[in-house]
Amino acid sequence: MTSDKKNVSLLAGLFVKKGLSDIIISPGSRNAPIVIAFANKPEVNALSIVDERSAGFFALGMAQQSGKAVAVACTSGSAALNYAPAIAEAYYQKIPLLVLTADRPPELIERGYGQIIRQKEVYKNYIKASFELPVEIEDEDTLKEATQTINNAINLTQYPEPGPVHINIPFREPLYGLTKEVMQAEVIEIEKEPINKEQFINELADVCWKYDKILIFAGQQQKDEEFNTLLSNIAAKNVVVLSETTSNLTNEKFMDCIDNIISTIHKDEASRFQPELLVTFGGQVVSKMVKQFLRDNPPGEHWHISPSGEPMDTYFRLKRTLTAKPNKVFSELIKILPEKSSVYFNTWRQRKELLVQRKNKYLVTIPYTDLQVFDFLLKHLPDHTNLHLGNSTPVRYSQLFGSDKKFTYFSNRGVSGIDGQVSTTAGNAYTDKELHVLITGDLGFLYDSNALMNHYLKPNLKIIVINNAGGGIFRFIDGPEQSGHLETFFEAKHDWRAEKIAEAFSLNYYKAENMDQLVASFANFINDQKVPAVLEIFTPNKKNAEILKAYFEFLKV
Ligand SMILES: Cc1ncc(C[n+]2csc(CCOP(=O)(O)OP(=O)(O)O)c2C)c(N)n1
Repeated sequence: MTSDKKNVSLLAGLFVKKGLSDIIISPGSRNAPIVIAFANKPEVNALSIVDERSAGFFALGMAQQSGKAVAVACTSGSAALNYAPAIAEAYYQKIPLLVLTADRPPELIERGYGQIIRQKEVYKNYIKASFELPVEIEDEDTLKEATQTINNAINLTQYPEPGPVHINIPFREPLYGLTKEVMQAEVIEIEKEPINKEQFINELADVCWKYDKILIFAGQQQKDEEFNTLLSNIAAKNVVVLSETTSNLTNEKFMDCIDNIISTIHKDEASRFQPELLVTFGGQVVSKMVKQFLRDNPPGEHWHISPSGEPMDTYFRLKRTLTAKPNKVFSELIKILPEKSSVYFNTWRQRKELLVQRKNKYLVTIPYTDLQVFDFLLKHLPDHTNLHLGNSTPVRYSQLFGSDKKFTYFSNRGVSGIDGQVSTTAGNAYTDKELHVLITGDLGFLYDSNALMNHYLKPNLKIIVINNAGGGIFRFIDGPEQSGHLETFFEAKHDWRAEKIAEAFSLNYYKAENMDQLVASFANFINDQKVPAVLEIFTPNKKNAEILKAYFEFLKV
């Protein structure tokens, strides 16, 4: 049996035919036809998560693992608005989501009926596309139109780059009707436009011949071993490759601890590091320092590679955007790229090597603080850990240690919210068998503690809360302290603890208040195979900032 609403029955049929299977439904009555149409299908894996904000991020995490669009479905009204943070993150991080919102029929909108907001195009500023299905499908034309709409919507979740797509679905009452009649619909694939590879490669090859100081800068992207090898071969030709942990690239030739390097480049020597040609690709960049450096010392030319052709003029020097996949561009380029003079490459490499030594020297001198805790955690987390990094200091601390191939790095850096990293990690862990460890600040954990309010948390989910009694980032950046409002309005200082939250949702709980306790608790926490677990590490907020500031001073050459 399925819903007697033809619009949703058609949608559920095409969803399966197009190879999708996962949907997270949040409870409500207006979306009853969605529940019936999807949950009755044996091919569909339907989950129930009450909090739509958390459901959106959980779905995002599932899609990160599977690469396939995950659907979320909710009732009408403010429920739909609670998807907004996850949709924005998915949009900027390029993760495929299919957002289904149930609605009242058009004749009842703005007439005083309950649980209504204007839902058509409600996410329009941060979604790839928005559609609405017809309320009734009574003739061939409407069927054709709805079939096309659904096909377009699902295709757009993947093409030309992945991202979120919205379908608003109006329903007339009664909502719970059933039928045996299954809607049959045609699958329409997207027509991909051919890309003239030869032409763009030749153009980029020309500029690569012209310049010696070439800097390739990778933004956030998922791990891809083949691509890693390709870029390693490019770096072997004395091209400087800058990467962050969230770029998921590892090779000793990559400059993978950008902030360490950039923080030590003195004005007088900046031109030695300044590129003639900058080539970028991937998503967001974490380092503020490098953005400032490249604006102060801009490249002669900046080329950006993007499968959708979206320009990203971060450094106000963008000359060309290549509409292509980065692996296509670099696999052609490697064939014709000449080896570059080693002077520029060695300038970067020598600085990196020096700073790695200085970092290690500093780390052995410091007391128990966030920096020491990160050093310990990154050393002791096991091989093949999927490491999820919260905003804001966890993802920033990780950059100081460079990229380790034992990790696959994740972070909600699309829009850098603190509102969904726990749910995102839980969604990843649900979809995967490997270990998923989140390192989050206390505010990020408390904000998204509804992530624990579902039945899909698996023992491979481990959450490390660095509890420094508030937003530690605000003690480090310039401004909050001088404002006179640091504790109340920036740090949001508190003495809340994660213990009872873990207990409320039946997670095992471990804690540490100093290094000895951390060593003991960490072993128990990471080896706990029975249920998901939380390790709360208490650190001293003032000292944390002092030690990190002193770190950058110590690095200075
Ligand atoms: C939804 C949202 N609200 C506010 C912010 C601004 N913000 C960035 S970091 C931060 C503090 C986070 O504190 P915590 O999770 O304890 O991490 P820490 O700063 O200590 O690393 C805040 C409020 C944000 N990024 N996202």
